[in-house]
Amino acid sequence: MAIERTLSIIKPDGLEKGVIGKIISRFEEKGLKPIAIRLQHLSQAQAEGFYAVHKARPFFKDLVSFMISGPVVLMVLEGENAVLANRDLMGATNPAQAAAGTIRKDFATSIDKNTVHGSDSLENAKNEIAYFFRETEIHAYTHQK
Ligand code: YYY
Ligand code: MG
Repeated sequence: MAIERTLSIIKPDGLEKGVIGKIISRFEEKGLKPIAIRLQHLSQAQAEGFYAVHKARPFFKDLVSFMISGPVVLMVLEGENAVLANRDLMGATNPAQAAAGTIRKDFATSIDKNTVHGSDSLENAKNEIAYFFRETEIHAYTHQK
């Protein structure tokens, strides 16, 4: 196993539901340390650029509208196997299909308002982190044993 970094976003519905703290607690409890955090209201161009890979998909327009409907929490998480560990904590894209105890099962209401984003590969994680954070905003530290 290797120490990795991944990008996590708490989407606008997560902020509206008041579960920022609960979500971050789940990360910390699993050894995923937030080493950069910023609250931001994305512009349309920022959201379109971030989700550019989905540009041709039928849900793209609604996805961008949702992502700019309110502020989000942008985070870099660091830990063992962080990319996969975060995806496991998140659960399936469609909350109806997400496993019990996952963030999406517990907090999300629908596939289009599914509370969290997480990078899906190490390569995408690197690009997504660089999309939102400068190196000077990222601060590594260790948890007490
Ligand atoms: O990585 P993940 O967020 O689990 O799913 P993606 O397939 O990358 O889709 C990104 C985003 O798009 C998803 O979190 C919600 C939205 N979406 C949608 O609204 N409807 C779909 N049928 C598929 C995805
Ligand atoms: Mg994805």
